[in-house]
Amino acid sequence: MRNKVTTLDEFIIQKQQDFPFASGDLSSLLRDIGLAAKIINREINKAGLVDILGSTGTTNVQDEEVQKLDDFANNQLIFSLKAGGDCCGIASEENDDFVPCNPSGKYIVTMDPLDGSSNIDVNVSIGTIFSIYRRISEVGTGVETADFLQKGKEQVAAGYVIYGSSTMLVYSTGNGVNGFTLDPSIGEFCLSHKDIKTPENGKYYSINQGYRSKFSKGLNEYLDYCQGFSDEKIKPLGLRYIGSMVADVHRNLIKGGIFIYPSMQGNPKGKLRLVYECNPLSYLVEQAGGKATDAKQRILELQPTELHERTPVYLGSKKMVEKAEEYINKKK
Ligand code: AHM
Ligand code: MG
Repeated sequence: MRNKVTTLDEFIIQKQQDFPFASGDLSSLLRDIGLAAKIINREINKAGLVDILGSTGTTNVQDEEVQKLDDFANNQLIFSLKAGGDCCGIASEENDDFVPCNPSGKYIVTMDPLDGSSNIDVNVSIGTIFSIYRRISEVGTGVETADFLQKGKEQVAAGYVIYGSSTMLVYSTGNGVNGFTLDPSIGEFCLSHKDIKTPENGKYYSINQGYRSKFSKGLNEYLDYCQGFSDEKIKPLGLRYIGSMVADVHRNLIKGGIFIYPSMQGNPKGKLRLVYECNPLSYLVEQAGGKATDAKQRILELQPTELHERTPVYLGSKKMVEKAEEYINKKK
């Protein structure tokens, strides 16, 4: 017999009951994102068939225009959030500027609709990342850039969907982190990882070591430490780098580890976006008991000055992030 499962929608409703005076808008926003994720997942599963069914700009067997998957994911999320009516604006990594929605919505959403999209063609995990903030501008008026440039610590919810060997949605509303696995037989996300806590220490590090010649001396010394070459002898750590931030961070969240995308020669702010990628994942990692910094200060304390700005990021198991900071900030 099947065990009683808790679906994402049931879970969101249960949590909503803890706040009897809340309007339920946040809950319905999360459900809108869950719905869009299921539709994106369905399309991703067909990705390998693209050469058979047709590619971007062509039509598929139903005579519908086939979109690139990152455009599809972006459009789907915007459609679902607009239709729900609970958010007043969306900023997406895929759009130059924010998209205004319902002026009477209380929340704004920022998102990377399909992160790691270079991995789509090769059947490797990719993800959707999102953050939700309360708007600062007055409800009923048009949304403003300042609504999207809030510090990460102001997030009221954040999460990601990983499209991997199974599809999972992991989110937090500031009271721990829970993970839901999509059961394709019933088309529902079911609670599978309750109250995720990340280990304080881990055995894995994730960084693109191919760029080592462009890294700082301190970071290179830290990498020597990870590999057991430094004076401070440790059993070498395992290196895992998928090249999809969601997949790398998800792996480390569950198993314990550190993910790094550092500042480097030519790219002093690294590659990853503060608003769309680093803030939501830092919020989740902190909620799970981990740590996230730019090697100097907490990511969630950084003041964004533009929508698409980048930041170096070190996040994961607390003790590992602290050790990395120690090497990077070592006085010469
Ligand atoms: P994208 O938003 O264009 O997909 O790029 C972000 C991705 C991250 O998922 C990943 O951590 C990183 O780029 C990998 O970059 P690199 O190939 O430089 O290591
Ligand atoms: Mg991205």
